[in-house]
Amino acid sequence: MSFFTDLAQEARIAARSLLDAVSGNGLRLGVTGLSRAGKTVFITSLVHTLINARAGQARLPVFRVHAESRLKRAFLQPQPDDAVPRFAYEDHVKALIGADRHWPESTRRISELRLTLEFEKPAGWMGGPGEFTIDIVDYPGEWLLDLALLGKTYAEWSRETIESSAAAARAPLAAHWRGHLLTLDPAADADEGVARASADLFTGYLRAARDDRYALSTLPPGRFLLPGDLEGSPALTFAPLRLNEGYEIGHGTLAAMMERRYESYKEKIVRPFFRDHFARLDRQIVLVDALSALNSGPAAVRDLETALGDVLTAFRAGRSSLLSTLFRPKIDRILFAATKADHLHHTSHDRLEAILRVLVQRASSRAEGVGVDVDVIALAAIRATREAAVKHDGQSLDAIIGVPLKGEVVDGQVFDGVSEAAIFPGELPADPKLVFRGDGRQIRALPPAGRKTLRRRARARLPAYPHGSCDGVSAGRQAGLIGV
Ligand SMILES: Nc1nc2c(ncn2[C@@H]2O[C@H](COP(=O)(O)OP(=O)(O)OP(=O)(O)O)[C@@H](O)[C@H]2O)c(=O)[nH]1
Ligand SMILES: [Mg+2]
Repeated sequence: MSFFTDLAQEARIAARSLLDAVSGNGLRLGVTGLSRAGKTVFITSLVHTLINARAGQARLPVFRVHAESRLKRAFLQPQPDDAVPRFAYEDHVKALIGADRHWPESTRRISELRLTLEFEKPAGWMGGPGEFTIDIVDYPGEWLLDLALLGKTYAEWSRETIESSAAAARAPLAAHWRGHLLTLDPAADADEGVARASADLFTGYLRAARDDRYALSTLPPGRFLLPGDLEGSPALTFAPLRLNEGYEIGHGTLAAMMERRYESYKEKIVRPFFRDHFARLDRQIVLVDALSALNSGPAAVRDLETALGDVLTAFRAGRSSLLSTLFRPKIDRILFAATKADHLHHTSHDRLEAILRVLVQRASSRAEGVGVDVDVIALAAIRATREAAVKHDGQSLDAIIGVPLKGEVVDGQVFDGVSEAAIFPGELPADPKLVFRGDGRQIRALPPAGRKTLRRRARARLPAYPHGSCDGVSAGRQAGLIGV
């Protein structure tokens, strides 16, 4: 089976809840997720699936226009926004299927792409062909977390950030920056060098928290980890200071300098994003790398729950709050998707989905009154593994087989990027709430070497070569795509 076919067949997109009941001739679909969640691979796979969907081939059986043989063709068209970079679809497909097959490069900016579907309207409708456009907007989930800053003063944000950095999971990572913080006097004269040093150490802490080993979720400001063109600009050169409640910030001081930059960050970066991009989305899919968090243990899982709550807050905002004068999100449906489900045996997909459901439920009870329909699914946009039963000590175990990336080391064995390895991904707990408890052993009961291999591969640049058999690895469940 060719990789193309595989790519198409493995894209199980649970978008019935997301895309159904769309009126008009088009929609703007936002795809987001924290860094490395799988956005680029997902969008590439989705678009590839649609472009290559042909009537009569049962690739997306619940894709209504397709199942009814009404889809004539799907093709890319110039996007509507001239100032937003185009999603590099062709480059990503080339990366995934080219001779030197590798995972796409990490992306750091917003991008978009327009897909047009031509289809025959159902019998009984005012006849003739119909056309439907989907604008897919890819943007970093970190940017959503910035929304909370709009309602906070510099002093409030400083206090909260310093407080959260003292939590057990974060304190060791923040130690260097916190040590430096103790040396700073907010009333000292403004000094560019001090501001820069402080911002560097603070960014280092945020970056460490995102490291594979801890997989803690990002804290705002989101652009500190994804600065893009703004790297080094004053709007990104600030950090929290120790300011007690009621502290009066004096003119010309370090605190005044930091405060001004914090306010510029809000005005010049955060507000325009929500106004110009976020508010225009009709539907939203949030990709979540839940497996990385599960792998790291309960602290990372709780952290992910907090981040999901903050993400949900962004969707709630604007409905009733003072932010509604700034932007009013149109989004009324969000799909949360746990990605990379091919790292698990398919028998665990339902459990992964159940875990994500609990995470999202807990998060939405924090972000009270979200007012949007939320659904969850586990999916693999691309399957880089296949399943097999492997005999071990006379027992038959469910394994997944893949090609670890070149340079991966497991139990002293260095992989060459060509040889296959069988991995026992183990089982996720039947009770999803267990992931919040204990020290993570329930999850770590998975043979650690195997889990590590997969997780590392997921972070690295080269894919394991995909395999052709498609006996249900991929999404935990299959659902509809587009109800046109
Ligand atoms: N096995 C498997 N790995 C995946 C899948 N999707 C993504 N990955 C892995 O996750 C990594 C990140 O995927 P991307 O699509 O680049 O993630 P992203 O969210 O666009 O990441 P940034 O652009 O860095 O924010 C990839 O390099 C792969 O290693 C999938 O469906 N299956
Ligand atoms: Mg990307």
